[in-house]
Amino acid sequence: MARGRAEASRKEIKVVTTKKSTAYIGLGSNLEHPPRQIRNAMLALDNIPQTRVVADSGLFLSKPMVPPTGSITQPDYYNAVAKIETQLGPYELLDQLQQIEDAQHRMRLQHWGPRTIDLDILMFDDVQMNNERLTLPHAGVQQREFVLYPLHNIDDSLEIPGRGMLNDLIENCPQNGLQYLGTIEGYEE
Ligand code: A4P
Ligand code: MG
Repeated sequence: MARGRAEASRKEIKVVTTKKSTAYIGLGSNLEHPPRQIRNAMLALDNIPQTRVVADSGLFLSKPMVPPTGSITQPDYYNAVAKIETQLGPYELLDQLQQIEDAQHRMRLQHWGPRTIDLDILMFDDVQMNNERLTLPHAGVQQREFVLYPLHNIDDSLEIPGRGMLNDLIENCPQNGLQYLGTIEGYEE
């Protein structure tokens, strides 16, 4: 009898596993008060369900990356990186990022063209994948000074899955005029 009760109560125990992932989000803006766009996007990231921002890189100013197919004349970019913890999966997170881009009136007129806000998943745990919707780590992450140096501000011992140690990648990545501007909250336009 006693054994029966114990078995019954064991069955009622629900094991709730809430896997927490760590992801790094790249933020970029070069239209309509970019520092404000970055600040608002950072707050929006922290408001994503089951997600919180645990660190950020501070604010950087960078020269526009030139697309391989030819140059686009556009203003300098403000960039930052956020480290987040989330219980969402990578696709759910991407949906949330695109909703934030839409809320900040992101127009998709030109690939690599000027934008109010761009939110890219740079890394998601140690996931490596490449399909039409999502490439992880983000394509080109290892060559971009406006990604590597901000990441370094958050954690200089990071490894980018499949691409190498952050410190080694930085050694081969010129700063290309990248400037650190200080904290995101403290920066005045
Ligand atoms: N997508 C695939 N993988 C990812 C990922 N890891 N994170 C897909 C986010 N999205 C990912 O993106 C197009 C599609 O990429 C999405 O629908 C998603 O399914 P998009 O943001 O709509 O278009 P985009 O931003 O023009 O393309 P992309 O490839 O994100 O451009 P990049 O590589 O982000 O380059 N210069 C400076 N200095 N600083 C910048 O931040 N950014 C760009 C944009 C160009 N030059 C820049 C900067
Ligand atoms: Mg993007």
